[in-house]
Amino acid sequence: MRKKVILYNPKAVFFDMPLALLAIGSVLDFNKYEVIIVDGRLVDHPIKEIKKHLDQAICVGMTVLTGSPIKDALAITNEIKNNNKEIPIIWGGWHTSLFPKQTLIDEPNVDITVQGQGEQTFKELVDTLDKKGDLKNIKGICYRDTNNEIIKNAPRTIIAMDTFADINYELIDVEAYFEKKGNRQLDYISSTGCYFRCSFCADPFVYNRKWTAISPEVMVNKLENLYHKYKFTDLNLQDETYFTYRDRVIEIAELIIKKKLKFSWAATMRADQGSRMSLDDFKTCAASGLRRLLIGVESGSQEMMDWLKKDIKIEQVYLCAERCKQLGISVIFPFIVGFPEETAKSIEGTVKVAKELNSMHPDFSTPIFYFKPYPGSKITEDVLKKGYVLPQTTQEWSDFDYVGSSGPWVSQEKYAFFEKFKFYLKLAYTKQKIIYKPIQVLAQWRCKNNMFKFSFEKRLIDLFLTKQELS
Ligand code: B12
Ligand code: SF4
Repeated sequence: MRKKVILYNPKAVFFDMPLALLAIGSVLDFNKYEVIIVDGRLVDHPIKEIKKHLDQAICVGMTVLTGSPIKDALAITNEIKNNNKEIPIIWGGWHTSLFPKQTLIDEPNVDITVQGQGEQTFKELVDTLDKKGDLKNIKGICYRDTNNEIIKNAPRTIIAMDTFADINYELIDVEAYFEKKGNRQLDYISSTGCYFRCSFCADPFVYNRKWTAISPEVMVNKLENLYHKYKFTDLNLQDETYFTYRDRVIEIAELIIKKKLKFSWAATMRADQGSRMSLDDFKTCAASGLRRLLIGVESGSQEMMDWLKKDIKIEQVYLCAERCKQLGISVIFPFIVGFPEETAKSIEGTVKVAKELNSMHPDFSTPIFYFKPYPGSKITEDVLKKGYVLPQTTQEWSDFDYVGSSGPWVSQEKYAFFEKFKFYLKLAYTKQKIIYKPIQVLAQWRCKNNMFKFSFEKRLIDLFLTKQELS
């Protein structure tokens, strides 16, 4: 009988497929191990599911993002240990990449943390735990040794994705995710890491500005099999920067067209990458099904963009926007306000650019987030040096992201302004039902004139509509 490896995805909003668990579960030897994925978002009592398999399990692995997922991961970890003290519990993902030791210091029931890319590390870990071997030679982990001392092993450098086994979607109930999403949308990851250095992002810290990707032919062959097997109609590429190499993206698009795979797809693009692509390149992507891009703008002020080390020019954002407008590709342009010491001029720039982009096309949107000093970024390091205090324990980190918060550097007045601005922008420029047309005209007038006082329409709509959003 095969031994079991249990993997847990903590509760979260939205129903993206648990790609991290699929990635680490797919590389294990299936003749030796049976992988059980339990997703806290899909089952009412995940601990009951986990307990069914605990007796035959070698270990339990969990993927942990900073913020509320820690709470659920902790609750499940503690319940497992109450049931079975001996079973090793491994936490991996972004939070433990940033806090390898602190997680173990604070949480005695977590035995091992994993840093960075997890496939090879997890494979070695499971084999070693199975043989009750020594963990000292496994790169990219932190653990407690027999003397209860916390040891951090050497880091693991990023490994080429082409060397990993195919992602085995049979480990999850794909139809259940389609149903929850209300769409036959397959989540997929085709690259890991990022070459860039944005000072608000943790990627440069976790992946050391390295990047690896599945090569075009291999990727499209895999997609072809998945397409026929799951009949998905939309592909959600979760890569940090899918458009890193123009030639790779175009080859993939051409292969999708050649193989007549009829699905739409969405991905993240940097504006500098998009501006280096020709209009024909955009057309090829659109012909292969590109329906939506996410292009991070962050700020409407070039000065602020430079301070953020985005390495992008605002004109590049407009160039991409023009091309997408021409080809009917929808775009999400996220902005962030409330950086430490952000000037009024920078905020004015953001308001202006967000309005302009939004008014270009009904399928363009400009969500505005409030900056929070997520760990692992250059800005966070800098504010810490100036005396800013971050959560000190794993428990405190679990309270870090709460919906509706304005972050530490946005005054109540600015917060109130942006909440109204965001509301009216959306109402003014996105497609609206006919009954909303009169208030849409009013919203356009408000946006044009920056007049957000006496917002009776907002109060009315807020009263009747609830929304689910991330912080
Ligand atoms: C999908 C996604 C989500 C989903 C999560 C779905 C889920 N499964 O629960 C949703 C929409 C809920 C989400 C929310 C948020 N997200 Co998010 N999200 C992503 C995204 C785009 C893809 C994640 C993914 O599937 N990657 C693919 C897998 C294969 O990669 P991976 O997760 O890194 O896993 C690898 C390793 O980390 C490791 N590993 C991971 N888990 C484990 C577990 C074990 C046991 C082992 C051994 C190894 C291991 O091995 C894997 C394979 O190499 C990433 C960006 C990215 N490309 O990773 C951001 C990202 C993870 N999100 C991020 C952020 C900031 C957020 C939000 C705060 C956004 C917001 N503005 O509110 C919220 C926070 C929500 C919360 N705290 O509840 C940050 C991470 C911050 C952090 N410190 O945790 C990222 C990295 C984006 C970024 N560059 O800033 N997100
Ligand atoms: S924000 Fe995007 S482009 Fe910038 S470092 Fe992070 S992942 Fe890379």
